[in-house]
Amino acid sequence: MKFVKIHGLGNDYLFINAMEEKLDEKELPELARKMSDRHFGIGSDGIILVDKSDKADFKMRIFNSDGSEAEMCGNGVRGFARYVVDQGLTEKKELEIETLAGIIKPKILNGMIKVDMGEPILDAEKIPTTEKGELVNFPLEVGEKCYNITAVSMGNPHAVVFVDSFNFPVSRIGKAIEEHKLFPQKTNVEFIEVINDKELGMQVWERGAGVTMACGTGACAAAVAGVLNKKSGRKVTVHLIGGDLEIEWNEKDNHVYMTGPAEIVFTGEY
Ligand code: ZDP
Repeated sequence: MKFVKIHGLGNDYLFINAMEEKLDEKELPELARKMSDRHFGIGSDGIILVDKSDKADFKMRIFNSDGSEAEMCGNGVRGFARYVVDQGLTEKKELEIETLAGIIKPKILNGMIKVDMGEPILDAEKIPTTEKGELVNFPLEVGEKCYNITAVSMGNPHAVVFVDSFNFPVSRIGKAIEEHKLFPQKTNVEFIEVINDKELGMQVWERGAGVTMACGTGACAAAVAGVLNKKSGRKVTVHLIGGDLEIEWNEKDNHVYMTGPAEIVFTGEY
């Protein structure tokens, strides 16, 4: 099976052309686990399938490194745009990609890729969580501690936690929030340090993947949470371990826009 490894700020995925490879639907979770393994496999944060769509230019499916399928993927959709252009599957520079979270629209700029990530979902029941209304600065009991979370969906669930520094056990707390009973489909967890009105520092514990170098949907959720909590403005630079993303939560159309890189690392056969 052919694959192309592409990363967005170090959040790396293996792209597979599902229009060419014969893939067995029931084996996809195991395939994702095996190919993503950084010792016994190729190594990645997950796999992304490139398929045809009857309602958009292409269809994208993403599986985390634990084999779970996610509704949406921010860094991944930038890589998707890079892949289809590099593979000669399209001449377009503005694409419509069908995902489980709806139609996502990447636009290839010179070098960077700008993505219309659609509208954030704040209705707690639709995140989904077991609560009603909106969860902004919501106190969550995690073990013997309490963390104030803001719940935002970008098609996939996010719990955003504002912190004063990152010198705490990000993995342990991240995993505990990921698996908290408040989130029936688990959640991604973003820890955010507010640098100023235009800059956020972020570390992420991803649902189904653990600590990653970056998370595009997470950066979008963090920008939305920053506005909701009156900690930052609608246009922010999010500083991730792997680099920076420019995020804007547009006041006019309520859409979140994400701009960042996508790098092809290598192609191979599995
Ligand atoms: O929602 C989830 O399970 C995420 N782990 C999917 C991957 C999100 C991604 N890292 C991103 O950048 O949004 C691709």
